[in-house]
Amino acid sequence: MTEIKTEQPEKMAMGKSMKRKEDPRFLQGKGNYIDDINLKDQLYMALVHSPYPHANIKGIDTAAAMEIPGAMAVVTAKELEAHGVGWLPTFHGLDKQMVLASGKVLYQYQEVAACYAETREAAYDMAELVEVDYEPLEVVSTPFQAMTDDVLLRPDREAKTNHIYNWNVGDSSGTDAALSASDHVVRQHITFPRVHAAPLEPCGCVAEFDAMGRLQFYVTSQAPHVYRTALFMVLGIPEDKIRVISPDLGGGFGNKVPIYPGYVCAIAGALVLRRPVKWIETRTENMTSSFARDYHMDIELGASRDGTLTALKVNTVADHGAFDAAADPSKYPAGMFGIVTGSYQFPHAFANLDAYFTNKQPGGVAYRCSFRVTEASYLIERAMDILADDLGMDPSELRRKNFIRKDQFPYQTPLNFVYDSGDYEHTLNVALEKIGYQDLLKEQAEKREKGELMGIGFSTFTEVTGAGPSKHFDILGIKMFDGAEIRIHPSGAGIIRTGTKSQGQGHETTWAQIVAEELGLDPQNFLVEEGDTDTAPYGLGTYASRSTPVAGGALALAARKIREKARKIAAHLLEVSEHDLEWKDYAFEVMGIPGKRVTMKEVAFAAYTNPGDNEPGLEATLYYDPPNMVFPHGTYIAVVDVDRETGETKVRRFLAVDDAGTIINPMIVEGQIHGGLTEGFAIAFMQEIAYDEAGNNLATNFTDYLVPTSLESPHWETAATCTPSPHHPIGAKSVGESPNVGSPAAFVNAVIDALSPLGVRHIDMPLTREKVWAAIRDAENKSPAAD
Ligand code: MCN
Ligand code: CUM
Repeated sequence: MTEIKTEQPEKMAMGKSMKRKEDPRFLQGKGNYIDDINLKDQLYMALVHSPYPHANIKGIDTAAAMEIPGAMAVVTAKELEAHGVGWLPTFHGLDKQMVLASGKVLYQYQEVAACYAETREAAYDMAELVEVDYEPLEVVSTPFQAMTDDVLLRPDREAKTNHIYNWNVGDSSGTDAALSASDHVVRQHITFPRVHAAPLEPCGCVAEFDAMGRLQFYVTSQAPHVYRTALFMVLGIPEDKIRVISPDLGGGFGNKVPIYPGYVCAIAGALVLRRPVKWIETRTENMTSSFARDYHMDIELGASRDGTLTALKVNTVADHGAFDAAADPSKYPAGMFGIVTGSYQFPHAFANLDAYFTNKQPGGVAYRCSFRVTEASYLIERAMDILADDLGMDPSELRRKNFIRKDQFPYQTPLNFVYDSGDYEHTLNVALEKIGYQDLLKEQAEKREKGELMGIGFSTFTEVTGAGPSKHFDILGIKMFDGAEIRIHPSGAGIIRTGTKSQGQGHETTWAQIVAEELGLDPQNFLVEEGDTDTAPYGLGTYASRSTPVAGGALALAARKIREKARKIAAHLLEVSEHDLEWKDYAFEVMGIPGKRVTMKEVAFAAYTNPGDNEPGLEATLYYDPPNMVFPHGTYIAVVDVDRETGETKVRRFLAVDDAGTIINPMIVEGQIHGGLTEGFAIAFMQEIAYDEAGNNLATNFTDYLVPTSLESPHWETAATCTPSPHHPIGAKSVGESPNVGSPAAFVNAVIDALSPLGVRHIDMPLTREKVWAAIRDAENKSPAAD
């Protein structure tokens, strides 16, 4: 594995925190979280939510709420619309979203009114007393119901239908022909249920208009610059009058990408009441404001008798809830779902997707997903296992047979991606060896003899990240490049700023390492600052694992720009021509004269004390527009034991071999993988935002929506292979989302493999004890001989 060497790798790897305890930008408060920020004369805001999933609003009575001591105001859609801020654009640009319910509510817990008060308690008391007169309407609780257009959910839109969009890619007729000519075709309906990111800290904000009328907006945002530009679009305030500051987020996982109604209401309150307004989401608000996934997919996978893949066809129905709040790039309404051909060679492929409105939370919001890659990866990896089972092949051998080979990169897929690099077979081999596959197979055969249910599940996924190349990718028209700024101080210390925003990914450490490696300086002496639009260069933020592929590239190139300037100063110091210098062992050395050298530290000092004829100072700003995406990959293997009597699954082992290209910091990468695997485990076995037929949300808190603790979580084994990205400045790919993208299929494949002697072919997630038990019982009832 290649990894970046820094002068003090041990110190960095031990995670000695370079982070300040208290960020000087937040000195008004006591800490760095949003709820620690308390401004003078601050008011609090609480929201009123609809108990109905679909209802007309006949009237809103605020008199009783205004009787509460400390009550300041109640705002409804009427007031917002009077000021032209009744609706806000969703990042995808295909839809807009009500800030407060206007005329009718479209999902349970939708925001109906905002209450402002002197204290937090008073604000919540007010919210209890706002009386809303609802007239319930017929509910559309599935996209399949929505298709009929019997109930039109969004009369505000020009197109009078619940159908939002159709997206398709590939060769439809060629794929159909290849499927009919195939020896064998797998046909399976597979659902990726609705799940939620559930960061430890919910969202929140503090909005203040200062004495100069400038908006200071403290907010939990993964993309502060996008927020600033979107606020300019919504409120019409020019960007010099808006400062967006994103403090420590307490986790984001995609949940802190969208602009939520609460933010707009807090700003509106601050504007009207001329006092700062704080809003902190409750857990239930966080659970009910957005969701991810909810894809209903039909796959057809064709193969010849020997297991050679011939064609792939996918038809998906997507439930987007009441508003299409996806933050996908504008030309990609279904995100990167086209990665559904995975790590395999398909001569023909076609993917089709139709998205619908339903009476549910705004949908398609990110959750550790790289824009719909999680759904795509789960689908193809699940289907490959079904095919292996049908053909009686070993699932790892079926994969190996169909892998894109190492020498085929750059590889053009039939669904319009050009994969940059990869060595799938090597990664698979490393994983098989490390897990001891042959021994596991032997053990499994013995257990099956005894009627015990042991399963081995694979996922050999390809991920796509690093949006992206500006000719293809934009959010609200803003191209998705990223900026980096580096300033080196006279002592050789420095400050690094990027337009990304860490939520716990450790940019404070890895950004310093990238720059330190390029310049031969001490990473401990770099201050890394993100999240303040007044100081950070423009960037599209941190999601879709784009930070290392895009901002990481910007940082390396900005550092190289500094090195070129430093070379001139070094030439002055050594009294030679800059062409006589080489960069060797982290210093400038006169070619052919070993020992005649100056370090970057010496150059930094000279840049401010003795620059010669050169421009003084040592700093650079650079915007990086990547030529392509990066394509990390991995092989994950789960080993499970299923209890035949109770349906309980025990994940006995889980091995993740990830290839993220050049590794910057192995410990951070391992932490990212552990976290993402734990999320994937939760999705596979316990999490779902379910609704009943009446549209009631059944998972609005952590007793109904389970988050695993260390007690439930399996032990994670990890390893790495390294295929550098050929176009990334340091060869790095990403890792942040890979474990969530790759792992659900490995878990489910393992459980189905365990149940395969009973003839079980597929169970949709989450694989709860009840569901698995029912599948075992049904299978045993069907064929008592299986016992
Ligand atoms: N890294 C590395 N070497 C590589 C690749 C990455 O050392 N070859 C390091 C990076 O420098 C960075 C970290 O690993 O410090 C993750 O990098 P990357 O894969 O570029 O992902 P991002 O920084 O863009 O993070 C986004 C990703 C996403 S989209 C979600 S969702 C997610 C995730 O990261 N949310 C997280 N991981 C999270 N981790 C925490 N603790 N909290 C979240 O909210
Ligand atoms: Cu897709 S969740 Mo992350 O992109 O913030």
